[in-house]
Amino acid sequence: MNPVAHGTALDAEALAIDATAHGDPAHAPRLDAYWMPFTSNRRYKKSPKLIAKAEGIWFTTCDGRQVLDGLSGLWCCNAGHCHPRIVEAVRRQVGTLDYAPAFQVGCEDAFRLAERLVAMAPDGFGQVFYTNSGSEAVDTALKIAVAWHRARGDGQRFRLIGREKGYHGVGLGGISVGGIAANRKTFASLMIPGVDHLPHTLDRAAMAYSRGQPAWGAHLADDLERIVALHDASTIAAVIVEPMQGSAGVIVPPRGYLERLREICARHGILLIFDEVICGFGRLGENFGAQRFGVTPDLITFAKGVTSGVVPMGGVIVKREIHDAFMAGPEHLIELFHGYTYSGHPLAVAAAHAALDVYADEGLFAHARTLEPVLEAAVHALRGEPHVVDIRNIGVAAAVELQPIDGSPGLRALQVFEKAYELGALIRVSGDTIALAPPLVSAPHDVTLLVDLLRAALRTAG
Ligand code: PXG
Repeated sequence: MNPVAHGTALDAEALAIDATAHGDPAHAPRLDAYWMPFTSNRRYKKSPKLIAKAEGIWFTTCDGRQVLDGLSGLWCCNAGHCHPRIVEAVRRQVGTLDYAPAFQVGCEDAFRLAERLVAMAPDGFGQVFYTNSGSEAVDTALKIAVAWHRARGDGQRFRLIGREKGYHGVGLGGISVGGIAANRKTFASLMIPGVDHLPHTLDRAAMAYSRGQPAWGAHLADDLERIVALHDASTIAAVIVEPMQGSAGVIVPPRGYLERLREICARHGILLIFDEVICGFGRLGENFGAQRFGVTPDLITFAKGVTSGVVPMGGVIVKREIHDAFMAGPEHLIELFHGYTYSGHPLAVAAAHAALDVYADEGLFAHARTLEPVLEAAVHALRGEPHVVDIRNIGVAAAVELQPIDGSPGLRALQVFEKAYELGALIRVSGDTIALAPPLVSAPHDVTLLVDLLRAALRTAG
């Protein structure tokens, strides 16, 4: 299949690939040994999609085609790919300090980064705990929440409340509070005890095709009162929600919903955790979803965009008063028995500093706010295309939901995904929902091109 013409956006020479390394059948790898994550391995291996290079918003495949990155990698490459400043920062770091232990030792830039992240968070936050992924960030936040209550003599607060359709990674804590059945059902015996779930907020009858925050649905937060009445507040440690649910397909919080959750948590002494792994670092046009929605949680989890996806990193930002409650007892004692070999890894720290510099110097979060109406108009123009039953958007994120094929849930969207890839756009599907979240460095015409490619795929798939 020929690449779609991309006008002058591409520097053909810069993207030229080495045919001796890629695309040459004599050098092609065997695919059997790699058990791929969240992939239909057998279908993939019959028709592999292999990427060789990336620059800006474009991937170059191993067969030499250009493919527009319609999901910022997996919601992480907010500054686009191979940004020269981030590449250079990592390159410099790896030759200077490749690794330093994180337990009882530290490197200066990790402290500087924590200070920057705290400054980006809403008022009242004081400290950062580093992890290597969003899943670890979530499990860390859940542990901090439970340990905080215990540190204050409130150790019977052990329950955690998540939400239906929530995605909080794949750790045992994250799948317990998560609400995507496919990620949970196989592992039911491993779930942590004492978890309950809020209802999700997606109701097509009430909010289909809404733009930004739906007007309907704030009352769904009141279900927390029912859960509190059932279990008693004195047993509940924390509520965890994504401000905007990303993985489930850009489910945008109804107006007033997060405010109400905040108020109910505060009234009952329950910590509110915002899982900002997708919402953070400009996806919603602000540092965090907390600022976008004007609601301040007690803990914020982050990952992905903190390094623009260049080196794995995640973490939890906590309110100062939460951190301070742990700082008691003899000074030689470890206050929190938790951490990772790679917490605050020097390469991740260097990538994060460079990514934050790029976000600030290129004004990418403000740019995201200018892309938002472009994406909104373009994606909602897909209404009426084959099989489309809902379209949702906020920030630089949008979802198009399709009517499933009878008896084969997920197949329709997978066919659209494969067709879009052939046509020159990498999109994301989950169930029969397609998600778009292009890099924040995209120009308006890149965003409309992405949607045009999706339209073509919808018209020609299956
Ligand atoms: N919390 C949230 C809100 C996430 O979106 C995680 C935690 C876990 O992060 P790690 O780094 O452990 O994967 C995520 C990850 C998708 C998609 O297409 C979403 C994620 C990851 C991969 C694909 O929806 N979110």
